[in-house]
Amino acid sequence: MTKKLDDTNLKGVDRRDFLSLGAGAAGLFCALSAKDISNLSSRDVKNIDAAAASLKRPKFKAKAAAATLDPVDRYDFDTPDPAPGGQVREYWIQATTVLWDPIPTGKDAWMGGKQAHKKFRAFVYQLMTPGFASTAGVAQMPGPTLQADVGDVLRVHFRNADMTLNQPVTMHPHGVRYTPDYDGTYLGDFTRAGGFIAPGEEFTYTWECLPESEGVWPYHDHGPNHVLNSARGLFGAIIIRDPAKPRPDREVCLHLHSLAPPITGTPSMLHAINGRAFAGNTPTIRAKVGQTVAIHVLGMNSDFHTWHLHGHRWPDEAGAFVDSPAVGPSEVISIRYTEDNPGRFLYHCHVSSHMDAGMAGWYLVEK
Ligand SMILES: [Cu+2]
Repeated sequence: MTKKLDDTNLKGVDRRDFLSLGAGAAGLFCALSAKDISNLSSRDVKNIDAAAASLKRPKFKAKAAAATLDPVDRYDFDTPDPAPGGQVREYWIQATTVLWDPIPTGKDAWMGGKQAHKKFRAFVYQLMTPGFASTAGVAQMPGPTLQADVGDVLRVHFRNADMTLNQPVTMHPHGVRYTPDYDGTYLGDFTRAGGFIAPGEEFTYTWECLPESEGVWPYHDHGPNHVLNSARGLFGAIIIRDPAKPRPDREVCLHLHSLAPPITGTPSMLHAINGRAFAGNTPTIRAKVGQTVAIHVLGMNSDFHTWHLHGHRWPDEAGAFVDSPAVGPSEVISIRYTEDNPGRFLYHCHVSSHMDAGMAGWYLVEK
């Protein structure tokens, strides 16, 4: 039985229950999470997870709040409706953990040779049927791609179903408009309901798809342990379209990220695409000559990447033709072209250390 958090939890005095927290666990948590993620030991990860699991929902302290709350923290917000002609696009999504193999073939199909691999406990968003009645998609990286048109609102019913890592998580979107209630971000003492969804709880986010939201954006965990939990797989993409514009024949989202041994237990550092490393494990993209192809590349870790597709070129936003654009943390590049070159090609990050540690895949074009 899950406990629903909704707007009724956010009104009046109840809303202030979200605005402060007990200091013990938080102090430990802050000290550990202040470390550079690239220098974390397995022990650090264990300690951070334990601290996150012991965090209590931020509680309002009446006296302190009366003296210290900024007026902006007392605002009430309405839940937005679609623009005229727009729709409500509803999704049911749960956060869950799954044993995940980043190299299921155990091989690199490009360079050959075996690759050491083992499963780890990934943390992912999973598509559910309405009312969370049953699963509607597999638990995998990335989470379900949310789709809407300009003028719609996205209404995402979110449930934290994981009792293994046992930590509060959220869904935080980019590109859409949201009030602080629907930011999906842990703000310490200033956390609103959508920023702390504990195991077993549900919350409904409502996000507006504005004209300037058109495009492709990431979403990810922004709860108190967001750095580790998004590195474990809590990320996905949002596509917001202008319905007047033609859709591509083929469309793929590629999330560039890493799987670090202290966090995931992988035998070595892997540079991954959609949770997998090395060609034959990463997505194999297929297209046909004559099709319009759209590939959206999302930077989902702290690295800078250059995304290269062999045998192809496409205009950047300024109209100059490129074949290796850079994509930084949380940036998205969307490339689009009409396929004209049949055969087997590679795509890969052109940062050599990333490419060599798995950030590559096949692109296969039929005549
Ligand atoms: Cu890279």
